[in-house]
Amino acid sequence: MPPLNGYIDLRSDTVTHPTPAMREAMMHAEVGDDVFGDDPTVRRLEFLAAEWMGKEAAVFVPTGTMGNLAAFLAHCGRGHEVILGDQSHSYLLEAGGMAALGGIHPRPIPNQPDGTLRLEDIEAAIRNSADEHQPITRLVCLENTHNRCGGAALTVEYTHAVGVIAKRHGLRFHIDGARIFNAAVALGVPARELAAPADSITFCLSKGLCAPAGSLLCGDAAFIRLARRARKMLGGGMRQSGILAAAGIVALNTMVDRLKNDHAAAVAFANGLRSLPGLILEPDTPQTNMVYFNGAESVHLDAPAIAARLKERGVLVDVKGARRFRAVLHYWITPTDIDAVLGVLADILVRA
Ligand code: TLP
Repeated sequence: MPPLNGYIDLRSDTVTHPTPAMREAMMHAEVGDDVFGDDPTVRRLEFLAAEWMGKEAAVFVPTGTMGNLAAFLAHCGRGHEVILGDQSHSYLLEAGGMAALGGIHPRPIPNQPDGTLRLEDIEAAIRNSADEHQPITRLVCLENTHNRCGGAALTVEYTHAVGVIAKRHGLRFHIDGARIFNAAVALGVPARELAAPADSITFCLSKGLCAPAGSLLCGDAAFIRLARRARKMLGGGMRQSGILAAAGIVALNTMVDRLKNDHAAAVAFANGLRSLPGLILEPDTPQTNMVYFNGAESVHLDAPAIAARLKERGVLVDVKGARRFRAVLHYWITPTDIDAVLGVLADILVRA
């Protein structure tokens, strides 16, 4: 039986359960009150995270959403503006936290299909600071990998080019690197090179790395002191969070390189989908662990109807539009599962 509550669950890599090694580490974790700075396991994780990202310091937060929001609050004040992609998770899927809780003004500009923002669009969006009518541009954000743009990996060269613009205009630069290790593995570069041009980066332990919860926000020591205050304000000061950090340490030590298996599984799944009439893969999919595809107009079932039939047969996929699906490959999906999903899909499409 598939391990994820009986389903072959492709909705996201967030559905991954902790591995046996993580459960073992959690059981024996040395803990303390992290708000007093007393949890040795959290300290170790933060140290390790900062090292991975090539930054001075890191703070452990419950979620990627809180990591990004703590970064916005630490970089910006009320009335400041953040330039970010119109398809970015922070703009679309974080409940408007920067505006609601920080008085920070988002300035969305178009994400290109490869997840980038055009350099000229970034430059054009920077406000004239001498004009008192306008908000003050303070921060530029990228997302890597880019979730809604097919799990696209943004290159070191591109990230560097954005860093140059930010520096030239005196702006701060944050990366939502929820899946930065997928980008690093896909591009064959160390994650720290992707993080280097940015002042801060958030990455998640709870996605393809399989930890049950937790993200790290990394940056220089002064920034992380501000981010710790923001975390406290947001209610993210946890106590014996070494229990969670222990799983995170296993994630960083043992689960990064194997992401290449998820990328290979995504290619295998996409190849299988290509042979099914009635499905259209999106261009350049997959780039990492996500496969985006659409039901053709000739298929008489829309995406929610197909997903409902898949669920009856023990398969979960993410519906992203009237005909659009996302399937995310991860640690708990085996080659046999992929064959099973392709078989069930073929069966549903024949009847549709
Ligand atoms: N992404 C989730 C959903 O919210 C869509 C998913 O299933 O992909 N940044 C990026 C790029 C993300 O994809 C996510 C979660 C987050 C931030 C937020 O992380 P959490 O869920 O830990 O708050």
